Amino acid sequence: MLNEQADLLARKVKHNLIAENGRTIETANAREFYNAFCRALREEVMAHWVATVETVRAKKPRVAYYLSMEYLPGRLTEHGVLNVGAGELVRATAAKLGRKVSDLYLAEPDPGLGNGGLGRLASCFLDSLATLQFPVRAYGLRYQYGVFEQEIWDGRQVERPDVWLLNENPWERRHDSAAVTVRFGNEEVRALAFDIPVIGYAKNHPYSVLTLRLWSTKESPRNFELQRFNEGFLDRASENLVLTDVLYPNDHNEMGKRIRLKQEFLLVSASLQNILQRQMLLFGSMENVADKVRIQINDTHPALVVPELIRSLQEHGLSWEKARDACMEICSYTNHTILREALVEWNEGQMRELLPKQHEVIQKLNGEFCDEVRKKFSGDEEKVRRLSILEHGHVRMAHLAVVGSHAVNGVAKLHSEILKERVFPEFDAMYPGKFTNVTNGVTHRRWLLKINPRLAQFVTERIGDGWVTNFGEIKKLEKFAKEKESQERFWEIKRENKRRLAEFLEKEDPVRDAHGMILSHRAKLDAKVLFDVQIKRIHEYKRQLMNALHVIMLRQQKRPGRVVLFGGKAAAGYERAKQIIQLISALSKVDDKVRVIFVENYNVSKAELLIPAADLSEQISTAGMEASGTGNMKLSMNGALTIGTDDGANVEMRASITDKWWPFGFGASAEENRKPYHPGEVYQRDEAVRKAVDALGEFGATELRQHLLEHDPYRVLQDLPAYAAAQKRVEELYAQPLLWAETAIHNMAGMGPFSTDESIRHYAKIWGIEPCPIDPKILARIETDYTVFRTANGH
Ligand code: 26Q
Repeated sequence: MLNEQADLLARKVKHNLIAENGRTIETANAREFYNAFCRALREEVMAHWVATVETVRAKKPRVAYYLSMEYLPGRLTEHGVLNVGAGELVRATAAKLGRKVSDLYLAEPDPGLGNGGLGRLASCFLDSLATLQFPVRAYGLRYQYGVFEQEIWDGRQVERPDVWLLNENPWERRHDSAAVTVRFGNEEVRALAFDIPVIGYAKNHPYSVLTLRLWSTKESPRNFELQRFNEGFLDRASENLVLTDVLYPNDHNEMGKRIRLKQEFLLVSASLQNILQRQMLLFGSMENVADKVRIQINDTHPALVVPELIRSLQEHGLSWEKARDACMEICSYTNHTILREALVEWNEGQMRELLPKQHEVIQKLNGEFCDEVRKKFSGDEEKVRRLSILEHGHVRMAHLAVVGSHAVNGVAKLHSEILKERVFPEFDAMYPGKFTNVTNGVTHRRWLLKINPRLAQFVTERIGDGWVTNFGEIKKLEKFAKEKESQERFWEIKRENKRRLAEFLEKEDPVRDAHGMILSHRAKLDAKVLFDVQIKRIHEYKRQLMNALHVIMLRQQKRPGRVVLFGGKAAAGYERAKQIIQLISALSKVDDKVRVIFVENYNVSKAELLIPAADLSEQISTAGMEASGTGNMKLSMNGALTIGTDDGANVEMRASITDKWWPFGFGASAEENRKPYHPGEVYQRDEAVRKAVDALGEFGATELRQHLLEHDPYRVLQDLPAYAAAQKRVEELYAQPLLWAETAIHNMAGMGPFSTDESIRHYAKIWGIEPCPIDPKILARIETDYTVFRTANGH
């Protein structure tokens, strides 16, 4: 059976190579082989994709639309293959063709259509939505250049363009008939749809495929404005052609750039047109739109959906009141940050000029809203000013999103509390019940099953494979934590993963000179020592600097060996984050038993290598600052122990794992971090801190040192002594490997609540949608047609 299927698939690949690439399997290069193989796989997926779409079209359920400016899906092929249980088939097919499966999987570029946590969360959600068969469609932008590729030249970050679309992308399907026209004032821009299939996991039923639709202005030649060119302005002439060219590479920091505003509106307007066209096609009217449509706003980036939806509904004949009320029923908004600098505000003049009609709607909406506030708080004008969407010539996007939605959620309990009590207290009083929490998760199918096959096998051997679709079952692993055999097996697997990472770093992670020339690769790593891992965007609040200071302490105190691995990108304009990279690089040059490695160009693919190999997971943000974190979850479910503050989802992980098995918690609480703080006092008081801080100069980090002593806004010095003490406990436990393994297994067992399957069930309640599995009759009909084509084609 497998053999026959593999024969068939192999023939298809060869056919595809000849028909599309003009190549034979003997002469095809890696890229051509990958392309042909994926096209053959895609063909297999098409029937299920069409069946998913047609089932929803036939059943006409309420549908949720996920709007996000960012996605970080990771490589698609291997994950899709595993989700449909075709791993063995693909391996056998590749073998028949004389190739390795790794050649197939690793030839794929890693789409960097996001910056970090928010984009990756969106992609984890799509995996769960597809697996749970919810009627959902997702929209985003097809950036020509994703997040930059990072190189480290003599310790400094250099940004290189990410050219992921250099070659044809076999997983996207250009959909010309879905093109729409987006209007900025009088200007018109054509947006083309590119659809990417998101394949759900399935074992005992047909798998669902949901659609991620990405908009591009690139391939529409009419977007070039010849008149402007003739007037002598080439840049303005091609502005709309290049609108979707680049992802803005900064997280948590707003730049107020005109093109970014245009990007945000492009996503909103194109997606809305598509959504409302579907509504008309299916129901012939907007009467029941508030019943049939739900829209999730992923952070404030697509918040313009509020005015644009109200405006469009009016254009379709709804009254102002009906359109406004429908908008609030339809929309919900997720907040991902409480950092002030990340709460986006747009210049009102700029918005009026670019989007006059939407601005008008915002004004009217705000007028009504302010009147409501006045009524509720008996004319308290100070309150009105604080709540208003428009203030001092700015449009506050978060306020717009809150006013235009019926549900607003934070991404972890602590974060949602802080949102309610400190960021939007008066909104909460205005709209009791609107604010809720939906704790983040990760898809354990990618982040355990796929990336750590040995550990996944370890789990399945002990508790069966129910955990793959019901992650709560991971709790059953508890029983095995005490078992010596399991503890030893755990270590064999962890060692093997550490060796694999070491091998990769020795071969692939370069050390470059000041001109980017590769000088060498990493020296050998010892898989027996502790692998201490901090991987995430470089940001002051995440406190990579505290980790670096601790490395200095370890060296000064001649403590046992470990490897401290860092990975992460700094926003291009974020000078202090770049200084932190430089410091870490300087530390990595010193030959010491405490090794430091800065892994270049951290991305989803690198995460997939690093996470299974981690012993220790660094989650050390200033309490109250990290909304949730999701790397914390990935590392923990791969058997790393967390050293962490009580911040974001760490708090809930700790509660689920229990204090007994959470030995490395440390640091001030979010509450304590509101009290005044003077870094100089810690420096005076604590000798170890003083010595470490004073050594910063040796590594060229005098500016960082000065900043710490005078400001230290993220309280690095405050928490450093407690952090160092927790790290001592790490050393002690690592010296007792079996007890460490027991603890790690308990940590894995406690991760049940942190699958995105769980988060998605919660969102589905907010949206009020039900699963809509493929109708077998529809699938059968499509497969008949498909098979006819197959035979006709000689397959
Ligand atoms: C805004 C305006 C202009 C340009 C860029 C941006 C921008 C882009 C990305 C602002 C913020 C972001 C990303 C934020 C983010 O990733 N937040 C993280 O979201 C995760 C998922 O909820 C959480 O786990 C993290 O705690 C949170 O930091």
